[in-house]
Amino acid sequence: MKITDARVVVTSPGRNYATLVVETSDGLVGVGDATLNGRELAVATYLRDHVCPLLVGRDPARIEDTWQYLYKGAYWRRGPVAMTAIAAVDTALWDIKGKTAGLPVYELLGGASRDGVMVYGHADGRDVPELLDSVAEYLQLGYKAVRIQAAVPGMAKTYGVSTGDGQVYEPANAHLPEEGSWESSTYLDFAPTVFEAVRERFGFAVHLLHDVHHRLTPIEAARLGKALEPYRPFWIEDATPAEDQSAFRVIRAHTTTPLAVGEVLTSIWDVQTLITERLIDYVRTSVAHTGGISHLRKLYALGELYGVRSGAHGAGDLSPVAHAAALHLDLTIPNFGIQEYMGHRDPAAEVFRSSYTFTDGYMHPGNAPGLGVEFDEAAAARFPYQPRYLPVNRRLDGTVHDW
Ligand code: KDG
Ligand code: MG
Repeated sequence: MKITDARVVVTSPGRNYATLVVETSDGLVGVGDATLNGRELAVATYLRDHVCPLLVGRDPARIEDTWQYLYKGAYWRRGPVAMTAIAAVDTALWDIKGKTAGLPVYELLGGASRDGVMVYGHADGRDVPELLDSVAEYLQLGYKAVRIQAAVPGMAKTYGVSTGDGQVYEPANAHLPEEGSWESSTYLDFAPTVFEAVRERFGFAVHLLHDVHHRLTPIEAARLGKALEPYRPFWIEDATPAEDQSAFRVIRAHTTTPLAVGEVLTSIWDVQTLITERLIDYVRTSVAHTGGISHLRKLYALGELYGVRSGAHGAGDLSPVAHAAALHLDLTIPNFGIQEYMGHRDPAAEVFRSSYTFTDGYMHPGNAPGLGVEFDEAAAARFPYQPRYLPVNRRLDGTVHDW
C-alpha cells in the first residue's frame, strides 16, 4: 500500500480547524488535526509546501519511520508549527493503520486499561454566583471534574470567562487581537475566595481544577498553591509561563497543591526536567501539538517512570479528530490522569462525524476502525476559513503580560 494523496483542508465550522487528509492506494482515508489556534495557516503551509510532497509514494504502515524522517529530516527541531504538522501526519497514519486492521486505534496501542476516560468540563462565571450555577450544570450532566474560572473584580476581561449569556469565553478578533487586563495582586486575593465558595456549596466529592494561564511569577504561584491547599484542588494549571521549567522548583518547594503544565509545549524534551525532577503531577501536552500519538506515547511512558500522570489539553480549538486520538491514547496508558473536554461549537458536527461518547463524566472513543471520525470535505467547504487572533493581555499600567 502507498500514500497516493495528502492535502490540507482549512475550515471554520464554529471556529477554525486545519485537517490533513491522507489517501492510500487501497482506497483508505486517514485524518489528522493540524490546528494551531490563531496561526492555522502557518501549519497548513508547512504541510502543503514541505510535507505533503514527501508523503506521496510512502508506505503508510511505516508510522515511526515517517515520524523520524519528518522530524530529523527537517534539521530544524521542535516548535509548535513543525510539531503540529508532524502530529497531523502521525495521527492520520494511525487512523489508516486502524482501518487496515479493522480495529479501533486503542486496540493497536495495547488495548484498554480502563473502562472510560474521566474528563473535566469548563465552568465559568462573571461573578461567583454565576460560576456556582455553571458548576451545578456540569454536575447535573454527570461530570466528576470541573474547571472553575471566575471574572477577577476590577479587570475588564478575565481569561476563561465568557463576556455574556451564550457567549464563548475565548474571544477571537478578525483584525487585531482583543486586549484583556490583569493584576496578579488582585487575582491572588480573589482566587481562594472562589474555591471557598465552590467547596462550601458542592463539598469535596467533585474534582476542582483551575487554569492560571501562565500569569504568575514563581513565588506568586507558590503563594497561590499554599492558599488553595485547604480546598484540595485537583490541580492548578500553567501557574507560571511554561517555558521556564526551573520555575517549578520554586513552586514545588512551597506547596502540596498538584501542578499541571504543558499545553504550549511540543516535545518530550520540553518536559524532560519537569518530569525527571518530579516538578509536576500532570502533563498537559496534547496529541495535536506534541508530535501525535507516537511521540506523546513516549512522553507519557517517561512520565510513568516518575509518577507524572497525563492531563491532556482538550480545548475546543483542538478538533474532534485530535479529541478522538487523545481518547484512544488515554484509554490505554497506565498513568492516565484526566482529559480536558470542552466540546465543539455548532456546526462542527456537520464536518466532523465522531463516534466517541460521553456517559456520566467518562468518555470512550468508540469501536469504529481507526480513530472513528469521518471528515466531510463537502461540508467543510461550506465554512470557509476566517482570520482570527487570540487575545493579548496587559497589566493595568499597559504593560504586555502573558495571556
Ligand atoms: O488556543 C489556546 C487555548 O487552547 C487555551 O487558551 C485553552 O488554556 C486553555 C485550556 O486549558 O483549555
Ligand atoms: Mg490551559
